[in-house]
Amino acid sequence: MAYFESVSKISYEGSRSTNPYAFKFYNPKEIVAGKTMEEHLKFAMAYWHTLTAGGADPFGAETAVRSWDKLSTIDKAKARAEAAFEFMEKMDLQYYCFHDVDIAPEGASLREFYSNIDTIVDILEQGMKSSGKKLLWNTANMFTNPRYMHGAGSTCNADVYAYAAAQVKKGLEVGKRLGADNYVFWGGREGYETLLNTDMGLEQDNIARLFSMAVDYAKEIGFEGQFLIEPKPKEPTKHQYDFDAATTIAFLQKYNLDKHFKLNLEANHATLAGHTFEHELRVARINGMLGSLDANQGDPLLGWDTDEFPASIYDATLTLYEVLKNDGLGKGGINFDSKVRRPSFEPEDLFLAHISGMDIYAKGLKVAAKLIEDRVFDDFIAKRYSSFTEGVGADIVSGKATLASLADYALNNETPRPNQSGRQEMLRATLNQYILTAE
Ligand code: XLS
Ligand code: NI
Ligand code: NI
Repeated sequence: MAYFESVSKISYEGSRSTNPYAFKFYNPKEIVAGKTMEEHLKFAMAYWHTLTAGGADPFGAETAVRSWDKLSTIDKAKARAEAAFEFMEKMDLQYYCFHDVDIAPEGASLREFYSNIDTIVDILEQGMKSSGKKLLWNTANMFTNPRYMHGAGSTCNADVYAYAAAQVKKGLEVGKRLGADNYVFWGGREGYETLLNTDMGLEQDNIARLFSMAVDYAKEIGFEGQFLIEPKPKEPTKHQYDFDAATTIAFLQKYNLDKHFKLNLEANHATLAGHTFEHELRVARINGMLGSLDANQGDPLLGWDTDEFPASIYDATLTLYEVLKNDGLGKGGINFDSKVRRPSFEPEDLFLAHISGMDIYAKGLKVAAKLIEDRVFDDFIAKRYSSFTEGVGADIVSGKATLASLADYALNNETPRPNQSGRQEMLRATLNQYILTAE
């Protein structure tokens, strides 16, 4: 059965195409920096935004019109699972991601939830076998159900903690069965509202315990996916523990978990934290922790996770710049954790939105590759720090220098004066030039 009858397979037509249902820049087999675009850009569909969510917001009901609307509970879940493959096929997406509750209804008990998950995973497994589509990652939703109002790993209630553990255990089994490349932990409600009722030390220790249990269980069952943590500074709680990349890396190091995890970084979470996305990617990259991306963008005028499809060529360029400099994302990929706006309620909008996101990342990839090939920033930066390649600078870098040796040097040296411009304006103009002219 066709769930998206009005749309046929999207293909590349080039930058002059006026067909809205065509890629203008994403040309999967085109070679960029030695690899095909498709290899660079492991795009994934977010099951929750694309298939499960209906556009409800705090002020209004769902608006989305979908072909499975008339079905209920498990039948609706089955229809969505089938629709997933039609969507990915038509959209030329090779990967997808989901939370447990996106794919299957929770039912009345944990046992029932497990069995609903199994029913849907049968369909997903079958669909993956016949289509070749892959699971980039799955995760457990431990934030929507009211039982998680105080958190999951950070809850004050041990029974709730155990329930969360049961969801993670099942998630890893599902990940193994479907051959997931990664397993994600996004903090959900792991954070707090007020210190007046919070034992922060215990909460963080318990979160780390849950992560360690997951690492152990993955080993036990032979799950080979990469573990990822997705930082976010706020929303739903006021203070999310995994605030940003730097905070999350420090957390993982404290609990000796850094060898087992990398980061899944989301653009909108970066800006909520007061960072650019490229800042977060750079922090992860220089620490060897860059794992995967949640591609989206926030609205500069709104202070929450609006999860819009990425549409900025600047952001896309600087994002792909970090990805290329990282030599790719390994097991990770680029998940469109993005949703259409509430008034974009027609199924066609899902396609148009993904086309725009995939195209901007494809173009960003090409610009970034050219910037790297021409060593535009590399040469400037190398020159800017060149004083560390010889003399006293080389002694500092090699660890030979001491406070005494440097003081001695400074005493006998002329007082240093600023003698180099940072040339930011020029560099931005060059970036513009590359964006505007890259073929
Ligand atoms: C919410 C997060 C969430 C994670 C997966 O803000 O982005 O969607 O990606 O749990
Ligand atoms: Ni996300
Ligand atoms: Ni988010």
